[in-house]
Amino acid sequence: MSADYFANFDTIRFDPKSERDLAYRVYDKDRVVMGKRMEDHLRMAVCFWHTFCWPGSDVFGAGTFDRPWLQGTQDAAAAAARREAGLAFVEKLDLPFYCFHDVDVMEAAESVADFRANFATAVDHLEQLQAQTGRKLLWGTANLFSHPRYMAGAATNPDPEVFAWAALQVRDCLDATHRLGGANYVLWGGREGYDTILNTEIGIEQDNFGRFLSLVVDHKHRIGFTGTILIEPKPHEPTKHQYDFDTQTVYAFLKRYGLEKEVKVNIEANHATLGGHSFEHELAMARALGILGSVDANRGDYQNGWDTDQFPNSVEEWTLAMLEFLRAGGFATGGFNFDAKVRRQSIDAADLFHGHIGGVDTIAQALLNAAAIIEDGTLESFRAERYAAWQGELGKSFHADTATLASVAQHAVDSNSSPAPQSGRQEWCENIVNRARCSN
Ligand code: XLS
Ligand code: CA
Ligand code: CA
Repeated sequence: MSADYFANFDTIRFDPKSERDLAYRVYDKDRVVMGKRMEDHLRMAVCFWHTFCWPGSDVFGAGTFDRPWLQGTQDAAAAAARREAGLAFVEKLDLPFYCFHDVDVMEAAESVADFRANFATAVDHLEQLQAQTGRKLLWGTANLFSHPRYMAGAATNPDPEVFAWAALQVRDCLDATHRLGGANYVLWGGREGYDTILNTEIGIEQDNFGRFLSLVVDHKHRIGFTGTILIEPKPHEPTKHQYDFDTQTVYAFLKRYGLEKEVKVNIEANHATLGGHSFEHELAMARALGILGSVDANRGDYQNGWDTDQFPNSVEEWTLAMLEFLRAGGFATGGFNFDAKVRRQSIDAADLFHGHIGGVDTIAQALLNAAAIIEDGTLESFRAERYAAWQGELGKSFHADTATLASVAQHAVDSNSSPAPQSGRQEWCENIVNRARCSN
């Protein structure tokens, strides 16, 4: 089967003066920004689950989308159609990468043998489609949250038989990601958490979660996968208390199980805000801890407290995020994955293009703004100056092995004066950011 689902659409190109909606106004993949091509900075990806599997249903109503690749049941032909449509769409957008869950790309199966056979067929097909379209895999992941067997968690399930099923899916999906040349492997702890403490032993669940992750890292080395293992933090939903709450919590977990040099984070913008953080806070924290891996590009809604997974459209917010991204040195193996879905009323195929084009241009403009701020240097110099005394004799002496709380306190006693407060100049900093936005 090789239906051209997007025959009515031309490949999306950079055309800033275009009369047409279906063009990039800012994203010029070959434009060099701070010494790197835009495409290589941003490494953008389309996700399978929202864009090719979700039918537009919500808790109150059925699917609204009339997409040809969604027709029929969960049979082999429908799964093949999703794979064809998915890779064709990424090619039409002229973006380099895609991401999938195992169950997104295969037909459903209950038995172990059928599950493995169906997934193997899907991976063979994806390998062919990658070769035909020149698209690459940013990351693969196993869905350990949709099937009823995972209702009480996967690695944190009270039943070790479920732990084994999770191991089976992750082993097979990590092997597949390796075979497809994937750049990363993601673990999102979809139901690794709990709803009520009345039936939950947190200590046992944490140890099992740590054990599972250690086994995954060990397997990565056994098969020679050189991509990065990523954990995707999320504070709640589907469970009330998700264990991978945010970047700082994930780091503490990694440290506890000795995995902080092996695993990085996949930060999602919408999960950051659900956790009561800003998106840039999560990026800054990952930068400080040295675990920035990849990003799921989307946004929430400020009036809704749930995971709406909308396409990014605020250049203003993304400029703050891209500052942290550039300060961190950008991606090594990661990328910006559009873990975003068009709204339920956006039923035309063209809406899929509008959503992605808007997201791509938002991130590209934010990259330009952030690069301009960094290259200008005023904000960077101010920040560096604010902390400069820590590089001086006094700051260094406080970190010396010989320093004690008493010796540091003695410095204050000897100086016999109160340090003069310095302005943090927040409004001036904000003005610098806003001016950079205007000048591009
Ligand atoms: C759900 C997550 C999920 C992960 C991949 O909220 O964002 O889609 O990215 O399992
Ligand atoms: Ca995500
Ligand atoms: Ca989300």
